[in-house]
Amino acid sequence: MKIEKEQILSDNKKDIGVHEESFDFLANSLDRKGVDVHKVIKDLSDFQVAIPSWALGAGGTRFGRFSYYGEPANLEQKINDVGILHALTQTAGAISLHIPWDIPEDYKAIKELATANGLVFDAVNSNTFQDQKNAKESYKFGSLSNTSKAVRDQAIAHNNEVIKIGEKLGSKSLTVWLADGSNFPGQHNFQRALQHTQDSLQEIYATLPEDWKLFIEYKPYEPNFYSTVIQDWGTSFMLANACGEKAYTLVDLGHHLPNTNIEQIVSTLMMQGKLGGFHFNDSKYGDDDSTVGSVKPYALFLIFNELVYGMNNNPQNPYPAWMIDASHNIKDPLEDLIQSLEAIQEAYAKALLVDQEQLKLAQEKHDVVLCQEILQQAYRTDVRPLLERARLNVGGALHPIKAYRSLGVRGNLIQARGKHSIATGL
Ligand code: LRH
Ligand code: MN
Repeated sequence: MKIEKEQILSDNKKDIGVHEESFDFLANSLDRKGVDVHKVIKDLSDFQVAIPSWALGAGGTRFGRFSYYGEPANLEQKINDVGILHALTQTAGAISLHIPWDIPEDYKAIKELATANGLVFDAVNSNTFQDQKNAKESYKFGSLSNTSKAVRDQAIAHNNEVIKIGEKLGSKSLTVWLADGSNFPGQHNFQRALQHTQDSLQEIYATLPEDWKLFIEYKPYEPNFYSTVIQDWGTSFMLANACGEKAYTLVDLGHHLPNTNIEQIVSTLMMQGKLGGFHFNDSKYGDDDSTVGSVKPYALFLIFNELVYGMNNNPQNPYPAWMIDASHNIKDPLEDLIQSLEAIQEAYAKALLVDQEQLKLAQEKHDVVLCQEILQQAYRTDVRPLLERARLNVGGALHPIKAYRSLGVRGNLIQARGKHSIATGL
């Protein structure tokens, strides 16, 4: 199913009037505050988030999986589904593949299909947390950190294979997340496990194409529940430095122990020029991979406030990679991803409204109350008319979820694919 611009245009008609009223009201009040509204809208339109190829079907937990029917059964259908998200939101202009869940058969056809849907290929993800059929070595006791050189070599070879696949697709980065760790005290020698991991990552880094980046993703626990080799930002940062200037830390919002100050981690990594990118999601307890902004929207705003400051003050840090990493247990995966895209745009727009000059003055005067007032003034602003205008300007839907439903997308997908197609991934 492909959504044509005309379908969106006619679907927008009934809401244009209300949009223009709320937009004009907001734009005038922001203008009076000296905000460059057109720059904010341009920044929003330019902000493209990569959709994970592994999150287009119904996710699940060990306790059960409830399909949503009409799931994409192959990479072509996954690219079409991301194309639908991009047509409606105009902010989902990239797809991030996970190998071997999504190995293309016909690279030329896949690239043409992506281009036809307005998509590029973002980071490719390796997978050394599952054993592949007929694999010679097992990752049961780890991959890049394994005590067995044969296992480490197999994992290194897999990452090199993933880079080759990414090169054929035009991707420019590799994300490495390791499940490696231990479930019981005494099971691991922490230092040897970390040294093996560093040596292995350096071997992978040595084969990284000149214009590529290596993203090292950290996580405190799961699937190992006593220790994880790359457990926190500090370990990832250390490994990125040990690899070289093309290696960076990737921040998955769900990979932090409760109440961790993630915005401070983001500011430190940007100051060090080592923030590679994000896996956006939300969580109440663990790595819940819930809809972005559905549990802690203010925390997301505070992270974007540090990002906006960093993007204006840290030329040493490259433009970060924006990706979603979520899993959908009870929602329509595409509606869930649309809500996540909206929440990311909303947090970014609110952060762009923070009066950084006034905040700096208040901070220097230790006017703590005014500091909070300046931040919350921006956070309390209903920025949705700006998001709507940013989409409208480039042919997107004013209200993507409403359009998704009024265009009967899920019904069409079920008709085309039936009730039993299962998407690879989480
Ligand atoms: C690990 C993770 C990682 C992916 C996987 C699908 O929890 O966040 O980014 O490889 O999810
Ligand atoms: Mn992740």
